Amino acid sequence: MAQTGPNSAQNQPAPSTLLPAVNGWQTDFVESLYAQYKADPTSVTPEWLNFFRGFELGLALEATPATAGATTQPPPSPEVAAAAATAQTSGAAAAATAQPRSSPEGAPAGATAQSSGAPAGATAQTSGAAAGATAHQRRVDDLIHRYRAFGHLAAQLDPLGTTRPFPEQLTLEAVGLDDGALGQAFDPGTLPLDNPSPLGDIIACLESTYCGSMGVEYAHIGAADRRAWLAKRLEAARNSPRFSGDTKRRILGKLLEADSFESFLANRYVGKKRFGLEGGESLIPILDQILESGPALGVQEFMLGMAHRGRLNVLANIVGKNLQQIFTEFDEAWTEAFATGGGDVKYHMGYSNEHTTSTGQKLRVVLAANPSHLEFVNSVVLGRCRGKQRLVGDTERKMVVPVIVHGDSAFPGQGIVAECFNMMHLDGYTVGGAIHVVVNNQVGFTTNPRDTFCGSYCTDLAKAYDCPVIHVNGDDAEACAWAAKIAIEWRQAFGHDIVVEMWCYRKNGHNETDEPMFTQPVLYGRVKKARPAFKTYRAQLVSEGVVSDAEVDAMLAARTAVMDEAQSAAKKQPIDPVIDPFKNVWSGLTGQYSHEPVVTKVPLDTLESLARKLGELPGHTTVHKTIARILEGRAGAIATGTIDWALGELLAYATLLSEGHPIRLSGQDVERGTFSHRHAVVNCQETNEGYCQLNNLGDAQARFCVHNSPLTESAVLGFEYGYSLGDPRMLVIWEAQFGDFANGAQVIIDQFLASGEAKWKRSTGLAMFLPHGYEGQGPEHSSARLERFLQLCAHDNMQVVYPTTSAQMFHLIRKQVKQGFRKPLVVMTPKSMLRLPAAASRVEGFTDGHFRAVLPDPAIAREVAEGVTKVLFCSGKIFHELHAQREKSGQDTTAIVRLEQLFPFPDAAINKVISTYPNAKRFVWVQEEPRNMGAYRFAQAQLKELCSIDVGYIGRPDSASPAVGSAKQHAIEQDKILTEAIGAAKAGDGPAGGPSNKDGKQEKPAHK
Ligand SMILES: Cc1ncc(C[n+]2csc(CCOP(=O)(O)OP(=O)(O)O)c2C)c(N)n1
Ligand SMILES: [Mg+2]
Repeated sequence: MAQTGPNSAQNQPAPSTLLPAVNGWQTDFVESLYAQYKADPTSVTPEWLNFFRGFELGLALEATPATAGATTQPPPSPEVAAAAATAQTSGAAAAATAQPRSSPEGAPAGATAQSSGAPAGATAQTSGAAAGATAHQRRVDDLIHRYRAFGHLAAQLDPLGTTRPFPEQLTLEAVGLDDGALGQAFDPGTLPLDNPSPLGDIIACLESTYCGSMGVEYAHIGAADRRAWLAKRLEAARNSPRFSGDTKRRILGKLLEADSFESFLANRYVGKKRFGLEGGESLIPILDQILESGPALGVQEFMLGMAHRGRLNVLANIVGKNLQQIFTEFDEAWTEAFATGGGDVKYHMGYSNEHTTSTGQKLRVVLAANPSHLEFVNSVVLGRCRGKQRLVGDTERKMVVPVIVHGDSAFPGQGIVAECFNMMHLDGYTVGGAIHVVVNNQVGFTTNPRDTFCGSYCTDLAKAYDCPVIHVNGDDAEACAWAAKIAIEWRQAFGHDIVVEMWCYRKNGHNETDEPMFTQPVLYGRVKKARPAFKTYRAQLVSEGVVSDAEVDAMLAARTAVMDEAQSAAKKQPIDPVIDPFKNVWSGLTGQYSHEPVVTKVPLDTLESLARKLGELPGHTTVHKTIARILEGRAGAIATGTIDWALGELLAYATLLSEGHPIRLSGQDVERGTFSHRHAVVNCQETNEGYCQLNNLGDAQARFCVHNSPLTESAVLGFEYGYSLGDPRMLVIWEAQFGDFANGAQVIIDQFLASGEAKWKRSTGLAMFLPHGYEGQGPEHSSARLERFLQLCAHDNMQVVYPTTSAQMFHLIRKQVKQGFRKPLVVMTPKSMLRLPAAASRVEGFTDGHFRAVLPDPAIAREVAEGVTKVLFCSGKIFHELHAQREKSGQDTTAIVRLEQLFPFPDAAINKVISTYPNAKRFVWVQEEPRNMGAYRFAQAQLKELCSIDVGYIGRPDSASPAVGSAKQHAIEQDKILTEAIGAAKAGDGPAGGPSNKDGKQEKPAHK
């Protein structure tokens, strides 16, 4: 072992379990490929062939015998080969790996030789001594590169003092050097040292940069300029920036606030859950330094998302939530929302405030409300950011910046973290990068890290997305502050995510009433002895003469007095802990639902001109012949007097846009539409260029933002929910591919959409379009689980609808923006009904009328209504089938009443319709879903409770699965329902079991 310096192996305690090396898999891969190449050079791809040839050329040069002191050259270390290969495999990175020595990147010797392309003959001409010096220099270059790539493995990250074995990659032996070289002078490349400098100084510089309280992973990043940026940023200051006295006092002040806040709560609210930050207090200076750096880098607003741990501390000391409000919550002295089953625990609440930096600059800081469900808020924060960015015209995405705080267990465990990383640079979802701070307190509830993630670090996932990862020791407050500064600078420079992982510990149990000694006795033995970061930093600054003990005591006393006063004030005068959400962009809107009709009709000439525009294409576009027909149909539709579903939907958008309401439609394949009905974007058959008629309606129109989404339900729905919070005047719609897939986003539905308003007073007008309907497509393509949404309904929290005509859909979409309140809108949307003539509406339905929650039977004229003895209630597509069956059966004593809206339950409208059938004796709910699904149970209870109507049931029997797999069996079941509800069709009337078109043929959803 020939390494000196603070991290040398001699100084290490007995090694603990060796963690798998970073990039271990790549090493194996490269090694196996190298073996393959040795056995048969033609068996690897030309790129790899060149790479290994170059590598061997480099090795041959290294092995020049004139090298004084060199014994045998060690074989290429797998890590070096892997690091070089990683860069080699991405085009831009290949060049980066093969940097010349003067590059801040350094480069493995082999790769350098390869890149120089120097012919062997040229080398042979150099003198033996020069070749020896060159070879030595290459080894030093290699060592510099290794520190940049693997130095983090030797960093001192754990405040509890756990050390990791000194990485073999950083020993002198590994690069073919020994102690004899330490005194020799070498070119240090771009390191901030004299040229030449003794190797000992070069190593000391590298160790202080890469192996101190901060370890940085960035060798995996593909882009050379980004790696160079980081190398420069880290090395110029040796990763130990000289903070001014003011900054040091600021950092200390923030630590003091963090520390004293938890102590105050611990003393005044003994045993109350607060998920304290003790052990991780440096989170506060980290966030504060991000805020401090923001204005100079163009930031106007930070959007924060975080879970339970330290949240109250962040609310108090970063977001600036009024302490009186926080203590009111601790005293549970404000109960307004509890009466309606609302409110949330204090460590889930959001807040927003104006923040003033130490230099007097103003920023907006928002902390999103958060359910207990870890990490789901991330997508919400991103969407909200995007909404805000659009509102403030932040086209470069530098003014509104997301900061997301994670736990060490949740980050690698919850899949939505990866889903959000994946959206980083997607056109419809990018926010220009997020800053992630992982509070690694080395435990998750009672679970140890080894049971939580399987890589080297809990943050390994981020490397797959080319993010730098800064690991920092939470006990070194200045290193934490430095990490924060680098993070915000990186984000503003590259618009790319970055992760700061702060190693710390959790002073108490998972919460204040938990006993950690049950499960982590050894760890907690060490935790008990740990000295708080505040005390450590205080001592440091006192010894540096930056502050005196007396000054710190005075700061502490002043802070305690502030908290004391706030607590007394809260006891005397509790204040509403939640700020009024209907301010700023939300002003003028409410959260109060109303059944009042909303004016959504549109004049005929407007419809005509917009329909024409929807049929237009620029002259140079070569259009597919089917699309050409569709466009023709759009242009001439109004003249036919009928508007089908697709055009009804497009006209709803077009009218809103031309009235100045922006719209965002996102979901899988929404541009074309899963069922090929929408064609909101038409692609040129030659260039593939897309044309969106909805964005070419006229100069004054608002924008139609339509985005085919990545294949996730959770992150995208969360994103759209967040977007709807950020911009309540934009109509935001998420469409599921099939409604069946929406339950992939169940957490977002349950925790945010359905209950967010009750818990956090946050309204949303997000619309969800969920294709639903029984059409013989099997159990996974039939049901949007209507019953689930209905089960979530209470206190007018959302609108659940199942419209049956194009005019109803038109009014519904327009109403969602035009109405003065914001409530989620859950729509069961059609598949076969898209093309069903009976679902198309007359033009008058658009130029007149409004959305109607209940539709009376259109076939029962007023004068025969008295003859009705049986009323069928239903919702959605089955209406058209029942109606067709009745036509075929020829009977007229049964009325079919449609509940187009299921919630808020339209009891008054139902009573009104029913009063027109005075002789009705039998009431039946008819549905195509199984009895334990669909709207039956909900509707039955509501009809009984609110309308005093007892309904019978006709539909599929209880079932564990939503639908059968066989289309034939489906048709038999469907026919049975119709026969039972209406009576048998007269002979020769064709098949039942699905809506029929004009020719009596059964409609098929055009799902491609
Ligand atoms: C989705 C989800 N599953 C389970 C839980 C229960 N839970 C709450 S905190 C926690 C541990 C979190 O550990 P970590 O991410 O390390 O954060 P820490 O509490 O240590 O700060 C668990 C499992 C939860 N809140 N959310
Ligand atoms: Mg943890």
